Amino acid sequence: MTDLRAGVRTTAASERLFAAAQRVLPGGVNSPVRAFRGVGGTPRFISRGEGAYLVDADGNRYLDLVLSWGPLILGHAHPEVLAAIVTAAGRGTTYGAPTELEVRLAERVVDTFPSIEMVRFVSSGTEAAMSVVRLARAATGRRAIVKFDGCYHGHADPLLASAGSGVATLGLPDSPGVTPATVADTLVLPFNDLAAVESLFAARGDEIAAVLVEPVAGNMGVVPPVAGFLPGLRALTRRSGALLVFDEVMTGWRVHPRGAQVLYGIEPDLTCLGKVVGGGLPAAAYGGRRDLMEQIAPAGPVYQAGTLSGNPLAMAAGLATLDVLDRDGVWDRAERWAGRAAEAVSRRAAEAGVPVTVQRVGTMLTPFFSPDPVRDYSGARRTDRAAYNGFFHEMLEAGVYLPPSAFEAAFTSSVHGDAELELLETALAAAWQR
Ligand code: KE4
Repeated sequence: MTDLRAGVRTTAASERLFAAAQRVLPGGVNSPVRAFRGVGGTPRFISRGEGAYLVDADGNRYLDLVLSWGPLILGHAHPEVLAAIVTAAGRGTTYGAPTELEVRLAERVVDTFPSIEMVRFVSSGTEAAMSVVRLARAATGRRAIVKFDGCYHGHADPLLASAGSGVATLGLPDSPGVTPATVADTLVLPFNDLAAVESLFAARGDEIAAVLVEPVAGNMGVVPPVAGFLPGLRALTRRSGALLVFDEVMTGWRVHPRGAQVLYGIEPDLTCLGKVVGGGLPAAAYGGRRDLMEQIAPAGPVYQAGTLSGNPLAMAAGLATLDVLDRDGVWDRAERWAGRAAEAVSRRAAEAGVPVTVQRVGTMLTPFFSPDPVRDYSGARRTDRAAYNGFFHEMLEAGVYLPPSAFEAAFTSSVHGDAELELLETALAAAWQR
């Protein structure tokens, strides 16, 4: 039974499950950020999602502003998405053979993103990013990959590199098990620092296979590109024969219905997609120029494969999600709610005298506990994480489930409405005692 006396929320079932989980799962989870290590406390074990809400194993109900880290732009268990999954599942769950569904979703992706002429589905954003690195190196015959500190492109070895000393820019292994050799060709620069990119290209431009960037950073918290940064990357890569790769696993359909590339008017050579494209089931993709994608096996020599790539259930969920999302006003509802939420957080923080800068692009936002805007990862690290962590738990107690890390994006959906905004305002008032 749940003891729902004002503000008292039992977590006995989550604690019991977490103890059991830690005996058989590393850290008790299947993905690190879920373990609440960044914010402390017991992760909530979720028993179901309903629209804009999560319900945990103790029966506590939370307004969900994580939405599985982005995929659920229509909220949990959308009836049309569920119906599509059930229909597909009634015909079997996987064939290891081509289907009409994957062709139709590929056509939708091609129609949505002007830079994408051809696409390959995979099962995770990590697979998409690792595949574009291999393709870029094969297509250019070059080895160096440029990424930006604080940007995350999944856990493939070449991309688990953190910034070396400012000058060297040589990537350093960001995890045990990643060898120096694996990241020797990964060059890491500060995000939003076009001058650093220019000087690297001046020195080593002819070695660079690709620049990989989150066009709006989401994995250090939401950090938009400063004016000129993305156009600068496009010009530098074009001039040097390197490829420009937009990792839109998070920003695709989140910062704009047609991604950051349409929002900012930049045409990358390759794009990674994920999250929304699978409608909440495991699917991701990479795509772009036909002359590049036709180098992927079996059309070309660059090998990449996957047992469950283009899984029919995920394709059905993705198609149903995009069908609903394309209807008039649906995406706008999620974006408008995000704007209202950002305004509420900013207003309440100012009233309480708490220095908070909310950074938002489209339907993804982050409250940075700082009086100043955040432009890069060092700026994000200078924000007050302890203050965020306290805020996280106050909001959780008040029934709002924020990302359990100060360096993540919060997300909204088309089913977050007036009642949810009222709940957010009440929770903010409780968190900041006004
Ligand atoms: P996955 O392998 O987790 O499907 O995607 C990796 C990835 C690639 N590129 C970008 C821009 C991403 O944001 C991600 C994954 N995002 C994190 C959230 N910050 C997923 C959450 C998690 O790791 O559990």
